[in-house]
Amino acid sequence: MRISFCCTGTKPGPWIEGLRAALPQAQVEVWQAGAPSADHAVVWAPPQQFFDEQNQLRGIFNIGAGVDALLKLRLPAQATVVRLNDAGMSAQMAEYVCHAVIRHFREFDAYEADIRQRQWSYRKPRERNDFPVGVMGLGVLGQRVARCLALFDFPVNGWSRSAKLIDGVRGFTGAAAFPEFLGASRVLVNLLPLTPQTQDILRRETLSKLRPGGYVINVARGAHLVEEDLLALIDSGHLAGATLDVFRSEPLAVEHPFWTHPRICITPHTSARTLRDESIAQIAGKILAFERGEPIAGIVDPLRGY
Ligand code: NDP
Ligand code: OXD
Repeated sequence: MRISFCCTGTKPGPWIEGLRAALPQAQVEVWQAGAPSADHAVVWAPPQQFFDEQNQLRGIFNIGAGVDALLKLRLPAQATVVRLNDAGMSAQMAEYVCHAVIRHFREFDAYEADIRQRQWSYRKPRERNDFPVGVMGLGVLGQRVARCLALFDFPVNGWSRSAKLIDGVRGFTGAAAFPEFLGASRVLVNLLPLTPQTQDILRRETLSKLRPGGYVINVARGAHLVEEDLLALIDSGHLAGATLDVFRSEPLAVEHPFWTHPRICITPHTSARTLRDESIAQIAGKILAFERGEPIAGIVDPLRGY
């Protein structure tokens, strides 16, 4: 079995070593133009040339959860596309989102500003029930995030395409329930995949439906958010602020207003990183199961877009 590795922006050495150790029966190589056809590919942001040449692939294993960029390429029609599911990302995402929600709810920004002024001042405790959190997307990451938020006793709403029953989470299903979900939420967490249906979903019309003093946490993809609309709603006072990990254009341009906006907290697309060892173990396990004809988790439906 031949496996071709083509991951832009990733140091290949440790991946190749890890994949060879996990799959000693396989020939694992870093892709080079003109290389012989492989059976499986391990990819992140590969060039179109990779798939034009590697057109006999049976499996394409993405070393991330999101496949929006991959699905924009012309892929070999017979290949099964498989994404990472969890592989250590859900715990990181839950940490990141709970931190952002609690930081906002407990007014840590304001306390930090006071401390810098050597001011010992208390703020009135806020009522948790006034901060219902809405989680958009109840997949691998969204479910973990929603459950963790519920452990802190926040009222939690969840929105997904198909109905979900999650302890401590009020479920909203499908496009028809979206306005009601927004109206019931004050803090909004986006964990949707980027698809034609979800692009620009965080825009004036939808964000205006959040309860007054709304707060936006976008950890999915930059193209979900219409940035000018967010800025306008924060500046008008309808939204209290945002924590953003992903942007329409990455890295964020040096002149972008998000860098210095006092109510926007940004991080450089780091909320849930691909962990190499966990990912290698998951991909190797899936390749073996796939070869045995067994079902595997994380198969992407190209028509659905995730
Ligand atoms: P999943 O595919 O497991 O979950 C996606 C969820 O979104 C599902 O609940 C799905 O509904 C729901 N959904 C999809 N389309 C719609 C729609 N049109 N309306 C309502 N709900 C919809 O993905 P993951 O949880 O693994 O990952 C989510 C996204 O997080 C990734 O696609 C990626 O973009 C982003 N991500 C960001 C990272 C970062 O570092 N910032 C790291 C990792 C991922 P249903 O359950 O009914 O199918
Ligand atoms: C992913 C990401 O999709 O890191 O895994 O954004």
